[in-house]
Amino acid sequence: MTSLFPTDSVEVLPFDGSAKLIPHFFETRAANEHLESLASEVRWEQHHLVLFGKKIPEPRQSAWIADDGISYSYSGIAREAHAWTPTLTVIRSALIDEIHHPFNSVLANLYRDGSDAMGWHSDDEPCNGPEPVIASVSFGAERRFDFRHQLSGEKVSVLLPHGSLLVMSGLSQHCWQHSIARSKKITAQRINLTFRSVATETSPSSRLTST
Ligand SMILES: O=C(O)CCC(=O)C(=O)O
Ligand SMILES: [Mn+2]
Repeated sequence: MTSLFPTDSVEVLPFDGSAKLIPHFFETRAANEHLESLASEVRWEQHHLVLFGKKIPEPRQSAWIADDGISYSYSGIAREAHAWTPTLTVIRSALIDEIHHPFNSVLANLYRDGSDAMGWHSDDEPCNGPEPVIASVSFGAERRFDFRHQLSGEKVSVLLPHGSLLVMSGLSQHCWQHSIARSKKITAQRINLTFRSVATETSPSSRLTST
């Protein structure tokens, strides 16, 4: 197979899996356009979590986009798949050209400002397969992305700039959790897209351990 990463990429994880960052996968002008289009094209939804018996809104908005026949659920709740938008289609093609992986779905996340976040979790749902390749693209405010090793607790952090691509693969979902922490200083929005190749047969999972 051709190298997954012909361009300038940096390995973030010290062992037990891979997370390669290409800081400027999209040049600034394209990244600006994608940020603006995605904000209006995607049908953003507010989802909820049940924590200690209480229903609370997730601290972000999101949308699940997938090819026909792909279903997905997390925290026991099935997600309705939306259709691909023009911008998501362009970005998916760019990723498939670069990584040569058959992405069939994407989870889009909108962090309105630094109060929005994502708690510790792994993308280890059975539908993702044992060693999934997950391509995570970021536009807008630069946010810190933290990894925490499941056994040792060792932490590794990386900043995800506007237009960056982070590709997680190998044992990264098995051995590490990841999160986006709150950061009160950040006032701008960020859109993140995690492209996945999901099996057609899916099963529910309890993916998030916190909000
Ligand atoms: O916003 C991010 O960079 C992370 C998103 C994420 O981990 C996910 O959608 O599973
Ligand atoms: Mn994730």
